[in-house]
Amino acid sequence: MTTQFPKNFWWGAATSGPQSEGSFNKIHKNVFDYWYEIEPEAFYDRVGPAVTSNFYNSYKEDIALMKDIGLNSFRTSIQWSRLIKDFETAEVDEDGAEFYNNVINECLKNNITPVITLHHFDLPIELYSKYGGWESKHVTDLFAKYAVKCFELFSDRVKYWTTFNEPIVVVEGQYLYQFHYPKLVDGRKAVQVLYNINLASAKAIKAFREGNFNKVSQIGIVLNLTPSYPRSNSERDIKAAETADLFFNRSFLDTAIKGEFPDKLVKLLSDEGILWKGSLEEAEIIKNNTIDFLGVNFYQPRRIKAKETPVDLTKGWMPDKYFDNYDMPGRRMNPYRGWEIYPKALYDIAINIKNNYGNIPWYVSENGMGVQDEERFKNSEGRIEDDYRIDFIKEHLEWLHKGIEEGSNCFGYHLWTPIDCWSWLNAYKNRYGYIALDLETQKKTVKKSGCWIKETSKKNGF
Ligand code: BGP
Repeated sequence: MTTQFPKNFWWGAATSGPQSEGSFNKIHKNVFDYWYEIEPEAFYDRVGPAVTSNFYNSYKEDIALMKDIGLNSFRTSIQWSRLIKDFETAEVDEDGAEFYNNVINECLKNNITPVITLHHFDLPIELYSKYGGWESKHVTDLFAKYAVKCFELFSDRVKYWTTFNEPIVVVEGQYLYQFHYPKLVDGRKAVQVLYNINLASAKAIKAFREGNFNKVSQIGIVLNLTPSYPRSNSERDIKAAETADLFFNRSFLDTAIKGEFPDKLVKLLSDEGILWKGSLEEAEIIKNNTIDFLGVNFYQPRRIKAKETPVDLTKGWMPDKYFDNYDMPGRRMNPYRGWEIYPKALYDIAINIKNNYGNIPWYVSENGMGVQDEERFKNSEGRIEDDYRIDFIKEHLEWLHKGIEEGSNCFGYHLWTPIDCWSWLNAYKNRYGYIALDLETQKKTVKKSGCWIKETSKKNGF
């Protein structure tokens, strides 16, 4: 035995409501349900969110499978568009409440710790059409109301909550780089949304504390941290990387943990004349309602160089004004997803949290490798031999372990995802699970990595 993890380490996996449940019995539509309706061709093979992995109907069998492969924790999200009937009053839909109750109870019955996220990109479309979604402060209040309902209904059993999953992706996808509906390019709105989501998260945390739910549970946020590595040690490259880091990491990380936006970010946006509209009272809410623990999603690093190509600013300000992405020669790629593989980044993240963020308790809430056409790796017994995934996980865990040995306060590792699930635009193109899903039959079969994690979880290491 070489690599042993701390006692009670979380060996788990993560999915989200909209990516696994299917829209069975859902009373409202979220932005992705709506987008698929109006533009199905945008989704890989035209597979939409209606069925996904059928978790709404098969949660019992699915959770049993998770148990079988040794998982002791599982993150999913509640769909606002399933649980809440009336967004203004946060009146609860009975069927929605019953479903999430069942899921939580089933986890506990199987000794799996449920970790519940309140928002995983799935804004109800009604709140977008009425109010402009996260552009609106009113929506931040509605979010807090919805959050309170979740705490009231489930906090007796849910001990770990997270407000948002990857909130910067909402900013990037909806307002800058056009990969989430409504695919706008609007820097000013992007900046306001970034602020409003920070505020929404803090308001939910405030309500959590005021309702004394913190006596029985903890609350955090899940951020996709993409360490920014400069091309070289030149001052210009380093400055460019720092600026990218301000936008894409620190704009949520600093507020979540320290309760404040980085001064440099505020100055830069003020100088550009596009700083968000906020009040002193809101600054107080953000200041006083920081997280108990952090979830870190890590897939790929960000390589940055000083600005070389002029950015198209005809549509207004874009963060890309200050840096270029750098295609580092020889970098190791996952060709299916087009993402760089750089496991050492997990160590860098661990040390950054330890040195610069008060060594707050944290866990890896997502990491994983999406691979296309995995059936070609099936052996004669029908098991997918995904040794590449095992190697990928091991390498990441080795670097994580080094960070833990050096004192970083990491308490778990969740793979994206337990069972192959649907994805934003890519639908079922890339498979990530420990467990394979046959889309035609909905049959679920443990992959070799699922057998591996079972052993690893049992031994608490490898
Ligand atoms: C993260 C999201 C997940 C998931 C994962 C894999 O950013 O939190 O929802 O989808 O990435 O990415 P993709 O599905 O785009 O390949």
